Amino acid sequence: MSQTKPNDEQSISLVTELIGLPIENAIWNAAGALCTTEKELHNLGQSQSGVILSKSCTLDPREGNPLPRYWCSERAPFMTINSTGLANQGYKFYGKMGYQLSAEYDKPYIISVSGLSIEDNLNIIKELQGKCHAIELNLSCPNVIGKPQIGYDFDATQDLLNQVFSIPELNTPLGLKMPPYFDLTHFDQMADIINQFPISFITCINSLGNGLIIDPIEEKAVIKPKNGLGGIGGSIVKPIALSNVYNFRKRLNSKIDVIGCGGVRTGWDVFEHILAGATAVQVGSQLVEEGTSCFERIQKELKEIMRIKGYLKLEDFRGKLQSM
Ligand code: RRO
Repeated sequence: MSQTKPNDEQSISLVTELIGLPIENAIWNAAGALCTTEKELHNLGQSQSGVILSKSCTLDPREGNPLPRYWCSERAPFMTINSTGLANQGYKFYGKMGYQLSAEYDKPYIISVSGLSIEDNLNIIKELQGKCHAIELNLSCPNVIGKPQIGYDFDATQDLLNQVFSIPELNTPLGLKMPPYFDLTHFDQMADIINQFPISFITCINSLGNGLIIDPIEEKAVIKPKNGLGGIGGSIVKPIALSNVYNFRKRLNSKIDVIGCGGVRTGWDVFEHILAGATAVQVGSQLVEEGTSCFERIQKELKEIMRIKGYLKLEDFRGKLQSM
């Protein structure tokens, strides 16, 4: 009979708890990354992704912005840019997928919602009650022409949340997808707003809005919409993502989980997000580039790091970033 040593890989757990549920693997997809179509959602179900998270949805299906609207290059593998423009199949499709996905896969299904107005958001949230395990309300899409990111407007965010939490039938856990903040007073102000509500989690961060990547050979922007402006992702955003996780974790009440998202390519990146205080970690650009096999690889890498450091579970190091 083989004896399990305390630092064997089998005895290392990546279980996390979110929305009151134990989740087998604390690593899953970022909204927008390979999660728009039925096939993509099933692929996530079949993969090692801990959760199936949908593309942000609107009231009606949308084609999104003109192509090319996503760019990643071997010339600069540390950054991506996208201006998908909320291409999605409409909230009814993502609601219906809930029954299928829950019947087939033993993992939570979270629907990302990004209505084009307050009224749309309220209607979609009402209609999705009971059709998923949680909703991630996107306050930070940078790519819809003429629509500002609501998360940068503190009064508008307060107003939206007042109205969302007045929905009488609301009983599905609600999280928020945040834009990146860069000023400590903004963390203070936004945390004061979030702490007023029974919010289950926030996800930090969305892409860095309205970046510009230029191809100097062609003397052109690399994507078409908005004269080349789009959301920046990839390794380059990791320090901002970590700072947002850390700063919100310090300011939010302990019932609100913080999910890390931004610059996650390897097990080390996940380790850093969790040290900064993340309950779980999402993968965006790397998932698009590598496909769903990235989850198994990253999990393996994280377990190896934990083995070497003598950690058996995520709580052993979550939020334990030391000062110099
Ligand atoms: O669809 C998009 O262009 C998009 C969205 Br909704 C978002 O939240 N973040 C992003 O980088 N792209």
